[in-house]
Amino acid sequence: MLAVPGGHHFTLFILGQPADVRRIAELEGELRAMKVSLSKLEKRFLLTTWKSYGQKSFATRNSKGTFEGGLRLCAEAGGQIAMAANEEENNAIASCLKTGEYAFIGINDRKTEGKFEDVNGKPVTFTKWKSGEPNNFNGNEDCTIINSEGIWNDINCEVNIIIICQFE
Ligand SMILES: [Ca+2]
Ligand SMILES: [Ca+2]
Repeated sequence: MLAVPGGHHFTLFILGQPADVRRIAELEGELRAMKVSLSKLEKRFLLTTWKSYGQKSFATRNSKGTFEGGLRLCAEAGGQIAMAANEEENNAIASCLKTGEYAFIGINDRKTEGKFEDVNGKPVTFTKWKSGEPNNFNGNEDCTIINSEGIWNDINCEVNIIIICQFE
């Protein structure tokens, strides 16, 4: 408070003091974090079909992309490309698809041919390969698709296939 002639009191705000600078930096940090989570939520809202099993939710807007495009799309929505750890999750992923449709799942052997792992680098324990698959056709199939029956096939990572994301 500052007393001035006439008996009025003014509160002086002195900008640029260390405490204020620190607080502004904190607020800027919080604002940045909020923008990031808002952007993820906005992207998540674009997903129209949702199926859940246990703690996992699977979602898609039935738009197509390459495997890399799918990884990016799901990450931008705060999730990951769909991966089934068991039969029930596999069924939940398949139920996002209409008859005759296919989607990428996160299972791939991009690192070592024939050694399938999920996108987190964990070896695959549950599989649902179609008989005769994975066949690494033309020596160029390192990603995996699931059909509406829940059956898997290895396929080229560059084709455009429906993307399904998972959120936990
Ligand atoms: Ca392969
Ligand atoms: Ca194949």
